[in-house]
Amino acid sequence: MKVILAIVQDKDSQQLQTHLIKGDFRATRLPSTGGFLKAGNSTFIIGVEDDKVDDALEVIKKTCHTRTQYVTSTFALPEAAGINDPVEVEVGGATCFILPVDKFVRF
Ligand code: 2BA
Repeated sequence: MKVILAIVQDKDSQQLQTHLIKGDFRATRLPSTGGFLKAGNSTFIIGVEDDKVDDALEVIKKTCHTRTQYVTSTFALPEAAGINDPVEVEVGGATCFILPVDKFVRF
């Protein structure tokens, strides 16, 4: 068994939750905050059997989109103070970590 930690944009999280349920995947959705943009995102904890990992990743890939955001250059690079040009940052679709599970129990 594996656990997938998937960090996705808030805009995609409702749809991802729906698609995971439709695909018969069990998941927990946690509110989270990106360290760089300091904006809200969602982290999904998805426990899956080894042979279903690729299917779950496919659902995530299809549902979560890449978006461009603009932040002030000072925000991205403090040393750029005084320069007000916005900096383009591409966010998502999803950042996924796939971890082995030693043991899984439900009581
Ligand atoms: P944030 O940390 O808010 O990052 C949002 C986007 O800003 C990132 O998109 C990336 O394009 C950019 N970015 C992040 N750190 C940067 C830096 N030091 N310099 C320049 N640009 C930077 P994504 O890579 O798609 O990441 C989306 C969210 O996924 C992140 O939000 C964070 O919450 C999470 N994440 C990404 N990589 C991670 C990692 N290695 N460990 C833990 N969480 C991660």
